[in-house]
Order: sequence, then structure tokens, then C-alpha cells
Amino acid sequence: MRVINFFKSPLLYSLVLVVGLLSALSVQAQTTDTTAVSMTTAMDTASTAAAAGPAIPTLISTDVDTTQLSWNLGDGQGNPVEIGKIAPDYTPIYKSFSYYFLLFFLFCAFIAIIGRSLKAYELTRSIQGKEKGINWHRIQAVLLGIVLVVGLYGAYWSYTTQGAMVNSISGTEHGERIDFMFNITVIITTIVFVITHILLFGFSVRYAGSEKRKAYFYPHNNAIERLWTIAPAIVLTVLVLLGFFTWKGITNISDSDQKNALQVEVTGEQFKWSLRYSGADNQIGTRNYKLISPTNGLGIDFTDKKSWDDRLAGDIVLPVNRSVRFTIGSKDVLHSFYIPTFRVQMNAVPGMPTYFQFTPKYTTAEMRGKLNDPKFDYILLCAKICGAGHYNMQVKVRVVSEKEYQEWLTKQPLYYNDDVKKELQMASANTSAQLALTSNN
Ligand SMILES: [Cu+2]
Repeated sequence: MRVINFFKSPLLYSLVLVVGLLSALSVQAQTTDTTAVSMTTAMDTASTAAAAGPAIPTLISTDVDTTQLSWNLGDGQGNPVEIGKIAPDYTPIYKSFSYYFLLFFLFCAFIAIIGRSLKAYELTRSIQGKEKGINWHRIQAVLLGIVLVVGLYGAYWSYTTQGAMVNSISGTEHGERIDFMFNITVIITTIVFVITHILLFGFSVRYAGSEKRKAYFYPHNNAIERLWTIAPAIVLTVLVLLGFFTWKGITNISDSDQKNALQVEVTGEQFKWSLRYSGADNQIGTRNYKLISPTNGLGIDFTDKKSWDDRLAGDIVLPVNRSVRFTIGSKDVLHSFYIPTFRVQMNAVPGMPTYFQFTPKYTTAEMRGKLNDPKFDYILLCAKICGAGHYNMQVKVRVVSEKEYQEWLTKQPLYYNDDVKKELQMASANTSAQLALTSNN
């Protein structure tokens, strides 16, 4: 009872008012703050990149937006100093939780006001002796009819507009199997959705409550119970098994096929991907987080000779029609290795390597021709919302001929470079000095 009273009390409305004022203020403050924050972050990233030296290419943009910089500097009295003629961007970046909270409460209050007014209208009519109030059955039937039509049109719109945005051609062989499974699932669920939608809302409209009709009491029917239990069970079993065998076919790879594949390691961090290509030995050297240093960002164990020929790359370049095995990792939070056109997605988990092996079927140039889009590029994205710069975790993926790939690979720098060698020498010199000291003592 107390809860209901609370919703009727003026206290609630005062609360809504206070939240509203606070949210208006906070939205205002954030709009002005964000520009300054984004500028500082950009400058921090740029300076870190500079300190790390040119050996580590940052995969995200580190450009400082000079327009915003000059605007923030101002002349000390709140007026922006104009450098160049580009206007600063004043668009609010995001709205806070309290904004949506307020919106929700305002909506509830709006509905409550309408409800109260209708109640007053009905009371007035009954006082005046006009017995017939509002026909709620009719209103509900009309509303449910609207849901029927708008719902079906919404589904159609989402299939044609958003569905059309999905890349129709898969860039890998396994991707075609995923597409087949996806299409079967969509066809079956769409048929079921349309039938149940029409039945559910159609019946509510056709048999809306009426004074003239009485509902027929029909408590149980074994045949119908069996039908609607067994039919969905069969359909769902088919869908689940199809998914299970498709996934098993993609991920169950024999040991020899795993070893023969081209080995590439990709490591996610906030907010970039680092790539390591195995060299001539086709094996990636081991890593240890304890070895992470400014010159060794991935913590590569250089005592492991397998790491000596490993190469660093900015873009992902893959030879066409050759199986490639990605070893996926993360340095900080969960990321997700996602190349939509390849139908490849795998979580990048700190402390636990994951794998995805696939074979690109068409070169970038071939795919451009197939899609009739000269600007098309395969692209690696992060599919886990991992933080503020998540949207920027993009890497271009180029699929080329074997010959082009080999040429490209030889041009990529080695991880085991002179800086690393120097650091290792210094470390070993320190250790031997310490050893000498301890033995003297
Ligand atoms: Cu991420």
C-alpha cells in the first residue's frame, strides 16, 4: 500500500523535478567538458607514442585536433582565439543516465495525467446520468490492431533496410556454411513470427470484449498441447544441431593442419591491435607479461629463439587461398577479434590465448569486383565494448596473392631489433654485476 501511496504523493513529483534540474545541469557541464577531455587524451596518446619511439606503430589515430586545441586555449576571457577558419564542433557527445531517467518519469507522468483526465470525464458523464462511458474494449482492439500492422511493417523494414547492410558475400569457405545456417534460422523463425504475430493480435482484434458475447470456457486439449510442445522441440533441435555441427566443423582442426597454417598473433589492448607474424620458422615465440617494457610492449621472451624472426606489422596482409591461424590475446580487458566479411569472431581474453583458423577465398581486388565497390576493404574490428576508444580499434585487412604477400612480409620490421638487443645486453650485464656483488659479499 505504501508503495502505491508513494506514486500518488507530491514527493515523487518533487523528486522528478530535482532530478530534471540536476540532469539539465550535468548535460550542460558534459558538453563543455568533453572537448577538453578528448583533447587531453589525444595529446597523451601522442606523447606516449612519441616516447615509445618509431619502432611501435600505433594503430589508432594520434593526431591532435588543432582546431579544438586553439578553441580551448581561448583568450582567457572565454572567447575562442581563431586560428584558421574551421568552426569548433559544439555537438553534445552523449547524454547522461539522469537525462533518460527523467525522460522515463516524464513519460509516466504524462500517461498518469491522461488516465486521470479520462477518469474525471467518465465520472462527469455518470453524474449527468449518461451511463455509457468510454468503450475501452473498442480502444484496446484498435490499439492491438495498430500493433499488428506496425509490428509486421517494422519487421519488413528491418529486413530490407538493415538486412541490406549486411555483406552478402562471405570472404571465406567456412563463412558460406555460417551464412547457410543463418539463412535457415532466419527463414524458420520469420515464418513462425509472422504466423504467431497475426494469430495473437488478429484474434485480440476480432474477438475483442463485448457485452453481447460471452467467452467460451475451454480449459484443456491434449492434442493441441502435444502439437505445440513437440513441433517447437523438433524445430529447435534441428537448429541447435545445425549450429553445433557447423561450429564443430570450423573449430575442430587436425594438429597437422594447425601447424601448416600461416601463424599470426594478434593482441588487443585499449585501444589498438598489435600484430606479430611468424618468420621463416612459421612459429611464434613465447610471451610473458612480466617482460613488458617500453621497448618490448608485448612482453616477448627473446631467450626463445623462435621469436627472433617474428615480424611486426601495421595492417593485416594475408595470402589468398592459404589457411591462416590467428592466436588471439589481450593485454588488459576483453576485446573481440571480428572480421565481418570473413564471418570470423573470437574473444580476446587476457591470460588465455584463443584461436581462429580460416582461409580467405578472394583477394581484396576480387572482392571489390564481386561487390562492385572499388572502395571496399576487409576490416578487423573489436566487437566487445571495451572502453571509450573501442570504436577506433580498426585495422585494414588486405588479401593478396602469395607473391605479393612474401614481398610485403620481408619489408616488415623485426621485433628483435637493435634497441631490444641493447636492452637485453644491459640486463644481462646488470645481472652478472649483481651476481659478482653477491658472491663478493
Ligand atoms: Cu576492444
